[in-house]
Amino acid sequence: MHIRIVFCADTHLGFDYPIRPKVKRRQRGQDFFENYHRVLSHAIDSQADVLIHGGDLFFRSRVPAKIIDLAYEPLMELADRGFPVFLVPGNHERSNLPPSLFLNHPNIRIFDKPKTYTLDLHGARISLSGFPFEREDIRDRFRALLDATEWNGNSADIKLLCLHQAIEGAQVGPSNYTFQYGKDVIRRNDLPSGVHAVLVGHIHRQQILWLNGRHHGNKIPVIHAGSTERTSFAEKGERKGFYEIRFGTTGDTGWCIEHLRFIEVPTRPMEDLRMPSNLTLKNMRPFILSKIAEFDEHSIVRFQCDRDIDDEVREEMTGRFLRGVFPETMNVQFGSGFFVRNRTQDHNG
Ligand SMILES: [Mn+2]
Repeated sequence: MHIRIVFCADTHLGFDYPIRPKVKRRQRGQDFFENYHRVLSHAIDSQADVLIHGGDLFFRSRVPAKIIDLAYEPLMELADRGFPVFLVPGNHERSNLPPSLFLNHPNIRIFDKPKTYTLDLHGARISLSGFPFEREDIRDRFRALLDATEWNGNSADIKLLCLHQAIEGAQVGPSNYTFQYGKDVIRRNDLPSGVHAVLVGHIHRQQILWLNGRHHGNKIPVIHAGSTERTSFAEKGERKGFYEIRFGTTGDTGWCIEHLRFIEVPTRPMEDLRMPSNLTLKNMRPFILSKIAEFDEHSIVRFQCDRDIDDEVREEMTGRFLRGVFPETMNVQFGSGFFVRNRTQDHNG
């Protein structure tokens, strides 16, 4: 017997998805929805047993009704097929998912407060415990919140803990920033050793940390699904996707994880385009065109510049100029500090 769980997080739906766009340009919003659908399709096509979303379903707390419907409708479809769906409200939802009739479906369960759900599947009882993203001092409050879920109050064959928080040891960003001592970080030693896995959203880089389990030699994965699309250049070069976790009873120790795999989804390349300080108004256009020719046609390009870049060059960098130079298939944005003198709007909005 097997039980397969599909675990994703940080889909950030609604990112760059203007309902009434002012300027015609490629938006990244569709990319985010496509990868979201890829996760859900995989769950259906592979006949997984459970879908868990680790939080930040949406990119922010106030979302247009259209985005809410686009996000919830496919979840409803899954639920209608009999799929158990679990959601952890994340920080971008301000720990509260936007209300919708869709969410009344009996197969959609939300960790709207510390709680434990149980499911009976293929002769096994699974318990899923969790609570919504906790902003205030999770470091000191974690043990109390964990106790409030009553995760240990049952005799389930498989126990899972679902969180949307930073865990000590998790790494992010181009310089591998490591979460350690902050008030917003859960101590590794505070995680329970009596669960089979900890499933974590919030950290956008996919990674697995390992805990020592209750039994000698037994390791517990702390699985970070990561985001399903790159939300910023800090995620440049990161692989994006979701995890599939298969439990089985092949050993003599009851149910355990038999297989754990990261399934990658496509993402668009991110490229930095640095404007040198000796660039003149006359040669900037050919310079940019030569750079563009080196990039994949679906790139997301970020302009960087030297501090002492020519003011004429800086002022020429308007949205209009860029739309005339870049192919429509690319997205363009500016690195912080690009417009020190004239504070033009970010082209990527
Ligand atoms: Mn997030």
